[in-house]
Amino acid sequence: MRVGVVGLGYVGLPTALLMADAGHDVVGVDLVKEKIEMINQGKTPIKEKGVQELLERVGKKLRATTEYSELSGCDAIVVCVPTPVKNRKMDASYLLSAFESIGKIAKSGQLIIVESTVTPGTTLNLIKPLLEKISGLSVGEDIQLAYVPERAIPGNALYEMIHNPRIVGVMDRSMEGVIKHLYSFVKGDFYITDVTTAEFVKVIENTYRDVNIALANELAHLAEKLGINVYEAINLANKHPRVNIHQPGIGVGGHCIPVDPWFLVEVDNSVKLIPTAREINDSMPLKAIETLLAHDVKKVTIFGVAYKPDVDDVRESPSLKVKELAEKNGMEVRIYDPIVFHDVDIESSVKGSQAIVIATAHSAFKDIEWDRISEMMEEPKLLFDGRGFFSTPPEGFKFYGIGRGDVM
Ligand code: SAJ
Repeated sequence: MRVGVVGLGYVGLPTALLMADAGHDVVGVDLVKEKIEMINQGKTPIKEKGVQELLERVGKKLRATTEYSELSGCDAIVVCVPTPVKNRKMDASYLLSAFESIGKIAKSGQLIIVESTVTPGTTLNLIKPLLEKISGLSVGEDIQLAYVPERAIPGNALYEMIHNPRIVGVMDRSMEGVIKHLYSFVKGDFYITDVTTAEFVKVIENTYRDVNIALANELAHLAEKLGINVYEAINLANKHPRVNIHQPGIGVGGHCIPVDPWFLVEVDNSVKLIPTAREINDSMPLKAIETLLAHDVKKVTIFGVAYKPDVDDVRESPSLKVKELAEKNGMEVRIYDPIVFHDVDIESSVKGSQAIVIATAHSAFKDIEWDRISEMMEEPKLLFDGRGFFSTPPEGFKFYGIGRGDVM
């Protein structure tokens, strides 16, 4: 098939590459010129395992451009533009501007697929009328519209795009065959449903995770009161065959889990559990700040600025919130993250610091000689473990850990 992929970011670029690798002829559209140039020169603009190698392998089967007009000859167009959250609602500006451009070049017989995460109802209530108005074509008769959410985890995106099951939301069941052909690189099963259910499924997956983490964070608070270790307790509770409590921590980052629950609240803001969970998770960085202030810390080093271990992605990272709050309270803040900043050495990051906050549990932190770090620091040598990184606190520090009532 001739395929157009709109938005060449963390979802769009791997998708375009996998489609090209499966034999489709792919044109990728993005507004950022530098990105287009890099892709056409065979250099990946995103850091994601295996993407550079795949880009080299597909060669000319993927061509990138800033021009929507190049999509007019495509059989299918897949839209992967970002949908951030603004004031607890979906910011549809990128999506709407993409569809205004697509509307101008859309042709009868095309299949248009939305992959971006959206507030349930968006495809039918916002995109369909806009597309019909601008193109003058009728959705369902002249052109087909479907919603096929991505589910790949950053850091292992290519593997998950290939192996995860896919939800396919269609207005017309006869589209199933052509969509399976388009996504022929997917080894997981396909589950066909209607468009709004597919939109809903995508956001409830991430909301499940957010609410579950909020529960873990509340349990951490209770464990501190009881003088026990929440990680041990959760691990033991999870031995029950029907219990799967997530891990507590200093906050929930990334561009999906802290964002998507608001798309459900947007459907009806009288819901209570989902926004409460968001607020609990968003309040977690404060726990570190309260501990630092209680010990009159003026100089702190944050270990890890990425939103999760072993990635270099800092979007919506709770570490940045810790930094902002610490600075607001007059503290001098340094960051040590060997994955995000390759040229920072640990000595210059911790020398003279009075406290360390572990905000991301990078694997590289396992090799640190903590007694040496303690020697370089100033009193009170506080170590705040925001990620359950230490099962036994190292010597030479005043230790605090989220949910670690057993050692605080
Ligand atoms: N976190 C916790 N406790 C946990 C698990 C995660 O505090 O038990 C925190 C992490 O530290 C991180 C944040 O949550 O800051 C999010 O990390 P994550 O690994 O849970 O998820 P993401 O944002 O990298 O990717 C999610 C995935 N969704 C689900 O697992 C349901 C991925 O499959 C989605 O494709 C992706 O969102 C997306 O694009 O929607």
